[in-house]
Amino acid sequence: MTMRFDVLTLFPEFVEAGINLGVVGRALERRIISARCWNPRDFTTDPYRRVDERTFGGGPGMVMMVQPLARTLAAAKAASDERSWVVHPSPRGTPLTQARVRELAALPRLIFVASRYEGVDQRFIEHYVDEEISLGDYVLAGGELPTLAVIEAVTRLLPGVLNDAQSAQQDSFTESTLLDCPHYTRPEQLEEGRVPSLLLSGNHALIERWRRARQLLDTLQRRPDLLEPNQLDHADRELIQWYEKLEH
Ligand code: 4F9
Repeated sequence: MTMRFDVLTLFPEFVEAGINLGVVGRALERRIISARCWNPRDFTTDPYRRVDERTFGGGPGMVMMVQPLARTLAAAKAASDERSWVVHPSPRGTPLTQARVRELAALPRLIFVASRYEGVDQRFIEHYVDEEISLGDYVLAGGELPTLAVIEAVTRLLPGVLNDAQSAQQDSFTESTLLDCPHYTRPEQLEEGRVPSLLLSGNHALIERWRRARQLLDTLQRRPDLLEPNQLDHADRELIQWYEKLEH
């Protein structure tokens, strides 16, 4: 079954440019996904084609109005019988996780509402949006980039998109909550440094130990928030000690 993405955006060229390249572009060609942009400006009824207005209560910036968005959403929904789930990227949303990406990838159809200006009239969100998603605690100029990010994260999990060598199985966050280990490729020796000799040993048990130790150590140092309070067991601690001796 083809997974369908619809994107409500004032910058369809922006979203289309991102969708037609790379892994997502290939998934489109293979008909594993389909995508369509809808511009709320095309669903206005006034001669100025207004999609935004000043904010009630005063303050800087403009707010996207309910009616053009509601009409655009109705048109998008009517374009397919498939059940849809409406996503609005926003710094006010729930932080996205790989676990949630996997759940989204199981849905038949996602409709994204990408906002510009200061945001969207809250009544639209409460009436029409199923899920607000945040990609992190920072503010962008609009929801187009986060929309493309979610589409890419979802698409690469769909069957037939990645080949075995690119397999999504080994990524950070797929199996465990540990960060992925660092990777090296040819040549072995460079001015910028040499490849850790253990990785050249051909000893797979040893290489696995090295990788697991680096995952543990890097997660501990960079993202301690990912570890449960007593997650590291005795074997994990020994592995870290083994690695630290190795590096001395
Ligand atoms: C959305 C920022 C999701 C981070 C949308 C301005 C956004 C965002 N995560 N910033 N519009």
